[in-house]
Amino acid sequence: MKLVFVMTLLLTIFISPITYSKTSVADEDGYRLWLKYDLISNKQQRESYSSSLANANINGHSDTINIIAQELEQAIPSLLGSKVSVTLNKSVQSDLLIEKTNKRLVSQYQIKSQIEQLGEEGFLIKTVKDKKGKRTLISANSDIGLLYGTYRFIQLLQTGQSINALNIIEQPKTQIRMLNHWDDLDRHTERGYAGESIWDWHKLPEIQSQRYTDYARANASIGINGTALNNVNANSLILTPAWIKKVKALADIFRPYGIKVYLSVKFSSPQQIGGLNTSDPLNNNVQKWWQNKAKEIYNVIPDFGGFLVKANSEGQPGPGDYDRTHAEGANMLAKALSPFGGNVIWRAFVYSHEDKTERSLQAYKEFVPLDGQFAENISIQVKNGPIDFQPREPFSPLFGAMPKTPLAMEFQITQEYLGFSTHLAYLAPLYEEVLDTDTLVKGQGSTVAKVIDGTLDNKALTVMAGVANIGTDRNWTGHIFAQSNWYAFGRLAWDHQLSSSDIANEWIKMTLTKEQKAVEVINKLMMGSREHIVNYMTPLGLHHLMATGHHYGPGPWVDDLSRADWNPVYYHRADEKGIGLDRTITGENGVAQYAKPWKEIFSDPSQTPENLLLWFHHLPWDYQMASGEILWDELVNHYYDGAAAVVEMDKQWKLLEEHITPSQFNQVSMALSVQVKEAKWWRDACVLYFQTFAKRPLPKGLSKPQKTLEHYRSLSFPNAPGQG
Ligand code: BDP
Repeated sequence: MKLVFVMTLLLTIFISPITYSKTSVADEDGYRLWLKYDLISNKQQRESYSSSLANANINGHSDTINIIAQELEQAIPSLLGSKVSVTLNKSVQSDLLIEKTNKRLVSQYQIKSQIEQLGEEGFLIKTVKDKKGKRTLISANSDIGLLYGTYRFIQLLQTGQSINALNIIEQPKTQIRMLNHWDDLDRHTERGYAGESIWDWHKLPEIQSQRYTDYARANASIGINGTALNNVNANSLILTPAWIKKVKALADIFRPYGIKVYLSVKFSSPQQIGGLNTSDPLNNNVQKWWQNKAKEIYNVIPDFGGFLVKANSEGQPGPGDYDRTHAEGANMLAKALSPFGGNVIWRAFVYSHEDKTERSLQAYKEFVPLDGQFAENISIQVKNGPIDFQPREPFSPLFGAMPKTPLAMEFQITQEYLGFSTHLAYLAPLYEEVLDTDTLVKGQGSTVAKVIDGTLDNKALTVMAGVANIGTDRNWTGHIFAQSNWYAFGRLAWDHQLSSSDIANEWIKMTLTKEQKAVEVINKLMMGSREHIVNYMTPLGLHHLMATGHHYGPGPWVDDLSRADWNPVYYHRADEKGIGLDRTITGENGVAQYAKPWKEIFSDPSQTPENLLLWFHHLPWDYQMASGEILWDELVNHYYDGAAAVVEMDKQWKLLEEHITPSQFNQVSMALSVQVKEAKWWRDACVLYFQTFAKRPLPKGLSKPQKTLEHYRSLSFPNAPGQG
């Protein structure tokens, strides 16, 4: 109470105007992400905003309300360079009114129909008029909705949009929009390329870094409302009392920002930390153990989100160890969480070492027969493609194949297979490509997005998860542009209908520059970047050519791993006749897992989209491509085009220097020079290697690789970051 009082007092004091001598801004190391509130350089625009933002009043009493006040107090004077009075619970006639929906607002501003569309987290931003004039109203059914509306309103200012006649109604399309951190308890981050884990577990709960609050704020600003704190390859210690206290400390920080915490749990925890001699989900004591554990957690974290589970996959324990199904395992946990409103997010990324079935086929084989057997508070989290976060994969055949079960989307934000944090890869086009794909299971319009948002099969529990790329690096994500992937993930989880290009523009304007020409150039760089990586790493549907373990750099020659389908040679199948993996009926028959007409399309090389050709087909080196080239030439051209495009990106970036703050500019420039080198490395290593089978010259006009294949094969990187 005391704190609220002091805050109220502080906020009612007029904030003194900040004067700026020039419009250029101080250097920016990337810490502020897209929440930079630097002075808008266009004076006219500033004045126009200022004239309608001299005072703001927020009605309500909660930590979230206080955060809204703080955010406005910080944003408006900094962006506009003008005075603003931010008050709490004053009956003043304010330019900006932020208030939860109520009868008075509804009748005064006639917003009944709008309010009905908001749901629990949505918001309305509306220009309203009354006797005393015009003002902006932000309203919602919850304080969190008000916070989201406030961030959206500030975003309008940051991106230079008119606020004169607003009527924005938004409601998130996915219910749970969460990050999955693959962070270990010793701060190592599996597939993390931005320093250590941001959770300083050793010092928690007492020492609470400012970063935790800044993290929550950044997430809330893009609508992320959940975070699974620890690695899916989980350590059972996370469920011990000492660790639950640490988790509680984070949950308390995140709560006013609308973020719930989730934990990845190890299925064998009852044995590892509970003193039981089994973790069989049908065993009474095991069930009780989980029920008590849930009670213990909810006692201290009443809004705990639930469990994320990787079971019977890559050596992790699971119900299969007791001949129980994934449904039996998941249902046991669901029952423990359900009295408290918690959910189980059970991953479909399963493949067992023992099962001889090709890895990409196992998830479908395991899960589709279980459709309808999962409890209501379970969502099955499916990676976007059937293998593993490759630069390009077809959509997972699970989407659309389990109509009775809520399916969650799992995207990877961290760039395990797309150049770590030194390659510029804007991933929203990848996310968009998957979400917009039409599974055709119920005729046209049965997009993956509709499976995820629950509208295809009328599902209430909906989830989109992104494997986080956040670490202790000052700029959070290692690469300035990798911030855009965190941002874009949040925006698409909120609304999958946004376009990746529009999201890029928002992010550029808020993070890098508002100068229109520069925005256009950067937008182009971003929008092309993922395809360039596909080209110089895995064109035409090739996949999993990365080196072993760390996945850093090319390793198409690797053939000595214990399981056949861990080896790149398994996936490209290059031989003297041709290249590609036959996944049709004459080969692994992955096509059989797709609904018609995809099954037919993917079975026929002439119908298969060329960018997935070698995913589904083994084709001769002289196969005729649509371009008129033979397959070998086309493949090599893709490799060369990809590497050349990065040289061009580097050139384009260098021309932008005057528009970007020095630190951001230099960080990106340094990374681009690494990327230029590594793209050529990928190109040359792969082309030389495939040439040993194709036995054909490079297409005319292309320069020969400067080093030998032996050289590339001899490279090793024992200390590459993020290893599993
Ligand atoms: C693979 C990663 C591995 C993860 C696994 C997973 O290489 O580190 O544990 O995915 O998603 O891509 O469980």
